[in-house]
Order: sequence, then structure tokens, then C-alpha cells
Amino acid sequence: MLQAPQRYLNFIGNELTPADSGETIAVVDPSNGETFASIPRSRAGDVGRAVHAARGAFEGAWGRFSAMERSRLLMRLAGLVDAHREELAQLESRDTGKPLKQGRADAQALSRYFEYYAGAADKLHGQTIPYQTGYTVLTVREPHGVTGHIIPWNYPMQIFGRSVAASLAVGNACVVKPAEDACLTLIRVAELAAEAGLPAGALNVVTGLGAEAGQALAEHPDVDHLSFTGSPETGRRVAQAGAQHHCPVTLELGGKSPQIVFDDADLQAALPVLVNAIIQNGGQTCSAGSRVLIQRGIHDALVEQLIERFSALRAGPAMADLDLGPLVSRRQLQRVWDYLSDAQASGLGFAAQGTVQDNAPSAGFYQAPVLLTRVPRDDRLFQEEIFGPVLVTTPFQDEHEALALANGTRYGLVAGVWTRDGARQMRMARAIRGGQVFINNYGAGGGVELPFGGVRASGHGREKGFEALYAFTNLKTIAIRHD
Ligand code: TXE
Repeated sequence: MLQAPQRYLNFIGNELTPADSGETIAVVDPSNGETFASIPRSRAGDVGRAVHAARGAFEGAWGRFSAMERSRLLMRLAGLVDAHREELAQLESRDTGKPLKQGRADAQALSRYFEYYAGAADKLHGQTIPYQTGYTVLTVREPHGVTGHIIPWNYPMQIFGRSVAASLAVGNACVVKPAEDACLTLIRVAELAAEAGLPAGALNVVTGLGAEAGQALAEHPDVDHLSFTGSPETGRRVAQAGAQHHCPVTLELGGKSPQIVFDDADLQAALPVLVNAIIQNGGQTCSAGSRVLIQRGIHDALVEQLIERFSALRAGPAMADLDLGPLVSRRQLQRVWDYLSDAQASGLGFAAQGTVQDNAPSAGFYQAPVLLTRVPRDDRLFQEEIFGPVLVTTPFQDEHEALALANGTRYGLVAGVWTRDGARQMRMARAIRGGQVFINNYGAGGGVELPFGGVRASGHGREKGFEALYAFTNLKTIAIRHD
């Protein structure tokens, strides 16, 4: 028997509430293309209510929490997320199509974000500054007030965790606009936050379309800070909207991150990491290692091993928990198809392709992983973020050319360097344009503690680690004259 779609609601002022208009958006399961839930289609009025609730919390009960009390509350929330890990993982995997093991990893990371920022909440402090005789000068770090968080669909729980946990830790009140393709776990986590004791209005989740609810949040004059993760084009729009009311904006806009393999590298160590960095989450990862640059002498031999591994990869329904699930939406699948058909039209053949499980529902959004080799620097597939399971390789001659290729796109987010030569490791790490460089590893397992963000079209500002706390606070200088 067909079940009626489950109706999810906004979370504003610790209450579940529909959009003012009563309109909804269908939630589709990417594994089979079926609608199983709905979310509110919120607009400016709903966003306004959420911002108002956040302001009330900031100026009221939440604003009176001490750092220690915030810390304890976030630790309780970490515990609740842990206790609900399996429920959250299953919901996320159904909503986004990610394999269950990835849903579980995301739920675990979310709890770790709350734990980490719970520990940090009462350790952020200012300084005293030596000044003229008769003065004492000190700095204090103060919350902005109301922070807006526009979250993408690829890692809802992780990206929510990295910005909301840090923002709450320093005392801001948050309004979250999840991506229309991935809202469900975030509504659930907001409920858990209320259960942990978060006062009404300190954390609000408003769902809706980007151009409606997202744009309204970015434009809202009572929002004091915005963090956005998504595409460079939407990031620009959000920054422009923020600029209208002089609102600071943190942007994380994805990348075309290179992994650079020199001929002295430990290839057996590198191989599984090269493959995983593009397969994880179906390649829908901002830090996906989507270009492998290989020193010419070992290019063909390494490609042969990549071919072998790619051919063995399997995609299937999220709950089958294979190497990869379906992509998040038909729209994302179409984007990836466009790149692949362009590649074929320009004569770039597939060196290897994985498979989609035989009995995967035909209405699901499946794309088997694809490997393309010797892709030239000026090709779209080398230059643009595909955001799907598509890996390109390109040979290079020497360190100089490797660097030119690595830095040769508009992005600068993450890079991996594989070499045993210590001096070269350091030269490359310093010369690569980006926010994170990994030597003989890639991603360090996610690293909640490691500051993360980009340069150029990959964005600006840093999230994660202790560094995030600076972005979510204003520094105030107080000069006291006492002679
Ligand atoms: O992104 P958008 P889309 C990249 C990736 C992908 C491409 C497009 O390459 O193929 O972007 O994906 C909200 N004002 N990344 O279309 O539009 C939207 O509702 C305010 C990389 O999904 O950037 C969602 O919540 N908000 C990335 C969020 O912005 C608006 C993750 C992201 O959507 C808005 C996702 C507007 N006018 C995509 N329009 C990463 N860095 O990890 C949309 N939104």
C-alpha cells in the first residue's frame, strides 16, 4: 500500500510550523525517484519570522547563557545526536541517496562538531594590549547576533555542524536555510537541540527554494553574518545581497582539487586514496579530488591500476550501501550527463567505467563512476567542478608544470601531493593556491579540527577548527583611561 508523504515542517521558535502560504515542496528519494515526504515552501514572510525569533533569543534567554552554560548545552546535544545516530543516518541516506555508511559517518561528524565546539565555547578570549601610561586596553570577542546559514545538499549534517555549532558556541542565534533537496535531518536536529535545552529562537530551520527563502535570508537586514556553501554563482548572489546591508559573509564554493602524484610516490598507498577522493558521496563533495596529475614516467602504469579499480566500482540504492549511491537529484544527474556527453563529443573516451547494480530501480538517479585520461588543461572537464563520480587524469613533466596545472583553474580549495621528497613536499605545499594541502594523504579523514575554506572562486573565510570562532565573533577593543 502506498503511504502518504510524510509532512515535515519548519522549526521556528522551538515550534514546528508550516509555511504561511501552506505551500509545500515534494521530497524525492533519489534511490527510486519516488516522493516520500514534503517540506514547506517558505518565502520572505516565514524567513522574517525566523529572524525575529532568533533576534528575540539573542536579546533574551539565549543571550544570557554564560560560555560554560553554552558549552554544557552543546555537549548534551552532541550526546543526543549520538543517541539518534542511526535514525539520522537512515533519514539522510533516504533523503540524499548517500550510501548508509556515509550517512552514518555524517551523523558521527555532526556529533563531533557539537562536542568540539562545546569544548571550545569557554576557551575563546581576548587580550590585553600594552598602551600609553594611564590606560588599560583589552579586547573582547562578542557574538554577531543573528547568523544566517545557507546549507547545500551534499553533506547537510556536516555543513550544518561546522557552521551552526561554532556559531552557537560563541552565543549567536541561528537561522538555517537547508537546500531544498536535503532538509529532513536538519529539522530533526533542531528538535534535538530544543530537547537539549536550547531556548526558543536560538536555532531555527526554514525550508524553501534558494531563490525564495535563501535569497530572503541573505537580504534580511536584521541578519548580522551569513555563511554560505554552494556554487560560485549563487555565492556571488548571496554576497551581493549581504553587501546591501553591510553583512559579513563566509563563502565556501567548491573546487576542482588536484592530487599530484610524483614518480617517487608510494603508489600503493596513493591508489585507494585517489579513488576514494572522487567516489565518496558520488563525487558530490566540495573537496573531491577530481583531477589526478601524474608525472609522465608513471602516468600509464598508474592509469592501468586506476582502470582496474574503477571497473570494479558499483553504484546502487543508498540502503544497499555499495561504493556509491545515486546522485542527489535528476537535475544533478543531468548536469553530470552534460559533461560526459560533451567529453564524448570532443573525442575523450571513457578509459573505465564502473557499474550500476542490476536491480537498482530504473527511476533512481544513478551514474556509474567514469575515468577519463590525458584530459587537456583547456578542457571543461579539467577546469570545471562536475560534482559527480568523474575523475580525470593529466600527465606532467616536472614540478614546474605540476604546479602550473594544479593552480590552473579558477578554484583553490584543497590539494594532495604524493612524493617522498621532503623539500619538494614543502615547496609544493607553499606554492599551491588553496586552503588545505595534504602530503601523502588526502582529507585527513574530514578533520573537524582543521580550518577549511578556499581562495579565488572557492570562496573566502574559514570554517572548522578553532579558526571558525573568529569569523562568528566581532572583536571589540575597550580602552580604559585611569590615571
Ligand atoms: O547550488 P546552489 P546547486 C556546486 C556543484 C553543483 C553546483 C550547483 O558544482 O553542481 O554547485 O548546485 C541556495 N540566494 N555545489 O544548484 O544554487 C540553495 O537553496 C540564496 C558545490 O544546488 O549554490 C542551497 O541551499 N540562497 C557545493 C544552496 O544555496 C540560494 C555544494 C546551494 O545551492 C539562492 C553544492 C539564492 N539566490 C553545490 N539560490 C560545495 N561547495 O560543497 C540557491 N540558494
